[in-house]
Amino acid sequence: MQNIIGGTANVANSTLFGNSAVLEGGAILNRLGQADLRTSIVWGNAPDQILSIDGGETLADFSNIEGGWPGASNLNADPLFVPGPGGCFYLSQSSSGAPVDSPCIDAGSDTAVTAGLSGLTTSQVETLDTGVVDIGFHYRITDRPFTLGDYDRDGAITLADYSDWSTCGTGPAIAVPSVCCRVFDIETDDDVDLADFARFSASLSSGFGEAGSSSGSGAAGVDRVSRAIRVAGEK
Ligand SMILES: [Ca+2]
Ligand SMILES: [Ca+2]
Ligand SMILES: [Ca+2]
Ligand SMILES: [Ca+2]
Repeated sequence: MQNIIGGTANVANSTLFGNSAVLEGGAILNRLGQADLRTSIVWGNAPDQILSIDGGETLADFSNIEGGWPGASNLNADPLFVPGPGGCFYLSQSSSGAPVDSPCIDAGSDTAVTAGLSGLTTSQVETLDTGVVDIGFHYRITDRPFTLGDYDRDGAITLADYSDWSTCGTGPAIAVPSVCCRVFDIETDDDVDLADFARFSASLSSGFGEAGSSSGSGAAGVDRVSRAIRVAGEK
């Protein structure tokens, strides 16, 4: 995002991840312009996150910015993205069956209702955002099933998902090469290795996650994800 020669960009409840610039200002470049960030995530951009030059300025509050940024209630903590039915940038939530909560949960500046986001979700099992609004992008409810290992999110673990192992399966104790590859970290230990593959292939051969199966949200969704982990681990 470039704000040059005046003007102000207002950014709220957005996630700016994985962008790049040739020199500086990987996510945001302000040159004689201004960006106002609120309840947003700026993470994983290269070679840096934000550059303000020639009188440009970035104001931020209630946001999670890699490397930190001045402003009220800003965070500098791994957002702990997890994949879900609509994309790769849901937030880890213990209420969804994940081991830990993202620091972005309930860290915004307002309630979810006031922010107009109470009908959307940051949860991989599509629980609606309640209480204080979560920081970052909110997904629409898809009511589609999601399971670990289902890279293409068609509701089934098939050979089509297997074809993506070549880019995601980098081995033990090596960081997951992309946020989307976390869908293959079936052991949820921050790598994609043969242990994950064993569980993936067991799900593949057992036919778990049949396309077109019924789906839901809330508690049923929690069951779906925990069942995915359990079934994958049974063999
Ligand atoms: Ca919330
Ligand atoms: Ca699939
Ligand atoms: Ca491992
Ligand atoms: Ca793993």
